[in-house]
Amino acid sequence: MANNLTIIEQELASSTEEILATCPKFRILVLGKSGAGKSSLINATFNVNLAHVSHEQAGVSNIEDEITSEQNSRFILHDSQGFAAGETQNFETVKKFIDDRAKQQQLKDRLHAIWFCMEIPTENGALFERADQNFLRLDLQNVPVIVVFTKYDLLISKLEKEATDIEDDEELEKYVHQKAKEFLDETCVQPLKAITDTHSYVEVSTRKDKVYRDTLAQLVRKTRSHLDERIWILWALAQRANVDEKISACIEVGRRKYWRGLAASLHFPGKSLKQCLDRIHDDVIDVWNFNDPNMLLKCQDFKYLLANMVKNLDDRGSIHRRKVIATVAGIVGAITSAIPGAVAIAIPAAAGVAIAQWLYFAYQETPDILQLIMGYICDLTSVLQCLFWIMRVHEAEEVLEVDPHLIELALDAHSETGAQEFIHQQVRSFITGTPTFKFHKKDLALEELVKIIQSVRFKPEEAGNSQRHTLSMISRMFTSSTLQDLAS
Ligand SMILES: Nc1nc2c(ncn2[C@@H]2O[C@H](COP(=O)(O)OP(=O)(O)OP(=O)(O)O)[C@@H](O)[C@H]2O)c(=O)[nH]1
Ligand SMILES: [Mg+2]
Repeated sequence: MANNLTIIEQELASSTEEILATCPKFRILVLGKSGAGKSSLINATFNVNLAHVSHEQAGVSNIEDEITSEQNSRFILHDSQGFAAGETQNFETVKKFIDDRAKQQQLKDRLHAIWFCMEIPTENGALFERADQNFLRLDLQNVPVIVVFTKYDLLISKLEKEATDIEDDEELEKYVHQKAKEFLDETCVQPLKAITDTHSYVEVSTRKDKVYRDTLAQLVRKTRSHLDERIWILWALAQRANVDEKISACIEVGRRKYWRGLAASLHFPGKSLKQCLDRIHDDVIDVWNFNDPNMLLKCQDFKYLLANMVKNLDDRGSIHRRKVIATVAGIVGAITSAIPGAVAIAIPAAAGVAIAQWLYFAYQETPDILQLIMGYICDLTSVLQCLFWIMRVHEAEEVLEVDPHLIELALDAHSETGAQEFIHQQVRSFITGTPTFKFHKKDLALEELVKIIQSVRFKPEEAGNSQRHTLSMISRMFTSSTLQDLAS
């Protein structure tokens, strides 16, 4: 029995808590000359405002300093001014810092990534100085380096000014972007490739304009592509510029728990649906890592709200109810004594606690419960996605905190954009369209869940598709009500 309890407790532990226990913060070094745009890049990627730690005087930042932010507790920044021409001292300091960190035993003490920032020059000329070249050729002991070409917008506006003869806006945009690409290739990319081929590179702008938002998302994606299994989830969690990474990490967190749970699953005594959903919910919230000092997204009210949202997926009392396997008939009976208004009730289901493990039991045992859980997870993901964009799009100088009004707007957006209806339709047609015996194939529901989540992803950075509508709607909703609220 004691043994059993241990297993249950292990399974009850949150997936993200386990990940964060070994390494709670992503450690990143940002290198680049004074004014290259390092602090701006950090602020935009992690959605913080580190202006107050910025050193007024060039050359005084100490690479050993661990810079952290209360607005996002998932990263540690090391800041270094890069290498001036003919100077060797900082080179040695940086090299020693990286070597020392590489010797650290624990993952949390190691350096996880380096961003090497270079301002895009406006004229042709040598970009990488001797010290830069030496650095880029160093063996950095597996710490990924991403070369970041900064202030891309300045290049674009310069080219726009030069192209006085093009009047058509669309044509101008196309022309300028083509020119920018050629210029970048010639002045930045080719010179880099002549030095080394090992590092990824990306051009970014931290300007809030929609057209540049994707450059930050690219930076996040490229950084992630160099990270191994142990650390990429933490990266996805820490960053606040790429929604795809958030969603992938949510799915991975769920999947990991799912596989782990399978072996022990038969020995679980009953856990309530509520306990299970709580766990799933908190894991998902951890991955999104919103600036939510009051923990509104983890509070019961918000959970009940979501549980209520899937109420129309509750077919348990319906005459169309599917035949359930005999062993769970009793459970379904117990379900009918639900607490009114909330789906997240104590159901003595013989099921586990983690996302997909729950799915496994549920779809093996009762498709009705599976339908609810799938609806809950998809709705939650979609609401958080709306919240992400609402906050992202309208953050001006200050960094917003999650507040009840913002949550409300996200819930509205989720329903008014049709995402909720779509999700519920998809979940329902999956459940009704799948013969009960097929639910025994253990990945089926998980695969479908992922598919539904992916299909409600909207990519505001991709112009010209219907998803754009969603974002502009969110923007409109936000602008009309909240901005005034915030202003007052
Ligand atoms: N147009 C434009 N300006 C930028 C961008 N990124 C940064 N800047 C501006 O460039 C200046 C320097 O940016 P910082 O982020 O402070 O640069 P830094 O590398 O941290 O500089 P130090 O702290 O002195 O080492 C600021 O005035 C920023 O507003 C960008 O993407 N586009
Ligand atoms: Mg700075």
